[in-house]
Amino acid sequence: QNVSKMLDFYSQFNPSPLSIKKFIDFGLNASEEKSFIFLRKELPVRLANIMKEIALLPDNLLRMPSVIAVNDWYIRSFQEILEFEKKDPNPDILEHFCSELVKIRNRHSDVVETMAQGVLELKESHDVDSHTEHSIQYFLDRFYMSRISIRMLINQHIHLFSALIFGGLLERAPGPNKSKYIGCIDTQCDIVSVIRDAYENARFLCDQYYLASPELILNEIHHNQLEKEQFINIVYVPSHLYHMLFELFKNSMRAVMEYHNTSDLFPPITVTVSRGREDICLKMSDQGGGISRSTTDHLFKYMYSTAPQPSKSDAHTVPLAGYGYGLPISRLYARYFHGDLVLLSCEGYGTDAVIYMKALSNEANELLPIFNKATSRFYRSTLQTGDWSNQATHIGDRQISIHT
Ligand code: W6P
Repeated sequence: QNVSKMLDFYSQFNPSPLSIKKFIDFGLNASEEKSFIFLRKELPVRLANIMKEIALLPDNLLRMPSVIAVNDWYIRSFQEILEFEKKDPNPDILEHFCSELVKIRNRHSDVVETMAQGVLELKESHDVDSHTEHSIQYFLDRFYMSRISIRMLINQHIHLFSALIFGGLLERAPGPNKSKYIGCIDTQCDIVSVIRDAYENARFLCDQYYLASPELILNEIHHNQLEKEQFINIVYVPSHLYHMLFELFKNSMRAVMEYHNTSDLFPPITVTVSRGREDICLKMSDQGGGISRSTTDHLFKYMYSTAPQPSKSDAHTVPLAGYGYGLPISRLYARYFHGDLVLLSCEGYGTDAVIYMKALSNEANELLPIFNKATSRFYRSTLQTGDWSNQATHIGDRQISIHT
């Protein structure tokens, strides 16, 4: 069909990363027409780049029903946006564009779970070798990052220009608390209140399941007197920050509650917030007994998290449920604007998780996967031959194979 021709065409272009600052400038100045013109090219480019990569997945994964379903959603959405390729941006078209974006966003709302299901289907029907596992890890990081970025673009357009969407109405509502939002970006995101919010919601789940929960201690580091009275603000997407913090709190709480299960005193979770010239750092420290280094390495692996599927029917495991895809996805949210999320654990004591965010909105650029020759080479290559001793002790982690 001619979809594949259009895919070839649009995948030749690299996605154009925007910084948070550009998103803001765009939100303040750009007209709906300008946004429309940008998106009708940029969305197909981003979609085509990742769709080309889906096509490179191992055949047996591509044959899984869930993966086929996801791929079909992408094809449909790609075609729907191409409908606007040659249309004049008159008010009717602009409105139709908005409603198509809403439709597309809804269609893709379960992509993460569906892809995870596809990986499960593969594991249940095939032996997955370590090369396949490595490819899947590489792919899912890029695929989910691409999805985060596409949803960001769609959300910004909808929030800014769709009068139909409740967000659009809410944010234009008059009132004393004039919105400091531009789309889903908060220009004065109060980090401390996001931390408290995520803590309270995780604590609610924790209390439900364990009938108790660790306290929160919050430290804000201020380097000079002037700053002292104000909380640390940042220009950021609060929903992304909330997502990461909620995930980390759940993990820390579970660790603390399980580790101290014989006592009724639970050491608090400490969160420290600091602002440097380059980064804003958020460190969450628990005394939940920590995890081994070999486990730490695994916590960001999709295949590992999918592994010991806590029996889905077992309601017992739901409340602070295991390491689903929560950590790898949270790290993608951090990396999306060139931040990071790292874990550092002392086995036998506790774990620190650090979220880094760029302090300057013009440095907070989107980090986007691009499809090119190097990408296809990656999927074809085998793993490097080991050149350190003792790799055999890491079997299942790394595999020694002859590079071809
Ligand atoms: C743990 C394991 C973990 C993962 C992520 C965040 C915090 C923690 N604490 O023991």
